[in-house]
Amino acid sequence: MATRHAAAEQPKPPVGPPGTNGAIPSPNQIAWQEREFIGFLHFGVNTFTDREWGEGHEDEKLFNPVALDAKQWVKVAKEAGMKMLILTAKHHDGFCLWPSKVTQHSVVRSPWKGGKGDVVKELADACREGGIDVGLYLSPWDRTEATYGDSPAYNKFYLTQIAELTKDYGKISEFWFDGACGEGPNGKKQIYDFPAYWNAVRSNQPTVCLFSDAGPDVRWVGNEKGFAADPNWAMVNLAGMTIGGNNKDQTHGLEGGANWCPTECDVSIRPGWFYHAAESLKLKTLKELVEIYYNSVGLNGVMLLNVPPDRRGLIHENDAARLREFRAAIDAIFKDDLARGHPATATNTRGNLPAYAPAMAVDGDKKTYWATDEDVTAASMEVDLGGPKKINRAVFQEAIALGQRVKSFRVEVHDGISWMEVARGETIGYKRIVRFPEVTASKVRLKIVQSRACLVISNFGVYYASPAVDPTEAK
Ligand code: FUL
Repeated sequence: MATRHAAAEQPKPPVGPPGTNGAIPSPNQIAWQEREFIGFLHFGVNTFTDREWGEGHEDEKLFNPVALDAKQWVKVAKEAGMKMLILTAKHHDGFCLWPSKVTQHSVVRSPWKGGKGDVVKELADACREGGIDVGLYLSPWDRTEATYGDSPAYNKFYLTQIAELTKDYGKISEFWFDGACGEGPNGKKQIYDFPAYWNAVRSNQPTVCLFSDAGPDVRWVGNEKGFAADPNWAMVNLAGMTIGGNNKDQTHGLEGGANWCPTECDVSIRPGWFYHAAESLKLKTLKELVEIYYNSVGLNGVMLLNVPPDRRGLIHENDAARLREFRAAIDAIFKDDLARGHPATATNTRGNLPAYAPAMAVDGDKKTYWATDEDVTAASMEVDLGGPKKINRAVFQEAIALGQRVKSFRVEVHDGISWMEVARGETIGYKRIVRFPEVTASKVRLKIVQSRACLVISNFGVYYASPAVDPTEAK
C-alpha cells in the first residue's frame, strides 16, 4: 500500500516530443519524397530505330540528335514542377550516352558532335544550372557487351560503368536499377551482384537513393501505370524481396516492415518509353495525368513521369505543352487551402502543449505537427472553415521523420446541422490526397480510427477543385 501511495504522489514527468516508431527514413529518403514529382528521359539508339527494346549491336552512327539541348529538357521539366530528371545512360541495348572507357559502343562512335559529345554531362550541367537534381538509369541487362553472361567479367565491366557515372558528373541523387531481362535460351545467364553495385554507387555518392524492384532506398510500385494503392506503407522487409521477381509487398508495403523503402510510381506520357514519331498525337490526356498525380503523390508515392526526347534531342512541343497544362491544373487545384490558419481543435493534444496543438497542422509549416499523448492512437481533429465553403479535396500528411503510423481514418464534414462522413482510407504517410463529392461545409474533421503509435499530423489542408480547373471533375 505504501508504495502505491508514493507512486500516486509522484509528479507527472514533463511531456517530451514523440519518439520515432518502427523504421524511419534517412534524410536522403525524406528529400527524395519531398520532390513529389520527377521526370524520366528515355533516350538512346532506340530513339532512332523506333524500338522500345533494342537488339544490341546497333550501328552507333544512327545516334545523331543534331539539335540536342539539355537546357530545353530542364526548362520544360522546371515549368512542369519536376524536381529531378533521370536519364537512361544505358538501356538494355547497351549503347552508352557517355564516353565509357570500357566499351566503344557509345556516343564516341556516333556522328553527334563528331564523337566528342556526352549526354550525361550535358544533362548534369543543365540540371545543376537550373537548380534541379540529377538521376541516372543504367540497365544491368546489356545486349551488346560481350562479357554479358560471364558473370564475374560482366559484373566487373558494370561496376566500372557505375564508377564512371558516379565519379565524373557531380552529385547523383537517384540511381535506377531496372529489373528487366529478356534473354532467351541463349545461355546468357548473368548473375547480377546487386549488393556490390549498390556499394559501388554509395561509395561515390553517399547521399544517393538507390531504386529497384527491391529497394534498398526506393521501391518500384509494381506497375507502369503510375498508380500506388491504399494502404501504401513506406516500410517493407527488404530481406524477402528480389529484383526481377515477384514481390508480395511491392504494392502495399508492409506495416511494421523492418526497412523504410517508399514507392516510386513510373509511367510514360506516351504509350512507349522511347520517342516514336507515330506517338506524338497519342499523349496521355490532361485528365489521365491528373488522375495519375492523385494516385501517386496523393497515395504516399513519388510520381516519375517519362518524357522522352525526340530525334532532334528535344522534348517534343506536344509533350511540353501537355506538361504545362498539367502544372497549371495542379497549381489551380491546390491554390487556396481553406483550412490554412483557421481555428483547429482536437480531442487530444500531447501534454496540452501549444507546440503540439492542432493549429500546428494548419500553419503551413511542415516541420510542426499536431501530436497526441503517447498512448492515444485514435483521435480527431477538426478545422472551422469560418462559414459554409464548397469543398471536395482534403490533404493530410504525417511527420514521416518519426515513422509512418496511421492505419485507418475517416473524413467528416459539418454542414451546419450535422456531421457526415465523406471519405475513408487506410494509410496517410508523407501525403494523402482525399477526393470526395463536392459538398458545402463549415467544418472538416479528420478522424483517425487506428494508428501504430501516437499521431503526428503535419498538414491538414482542404480545397475545392472545380470542374473548370480539375479535368477529373469535368462531366
Ligand atoms: C522497364 C524497361 O524494360 C523499359 O524499357 C523501361 O525502361 C521501364 C522504365 O523499365 O523495365
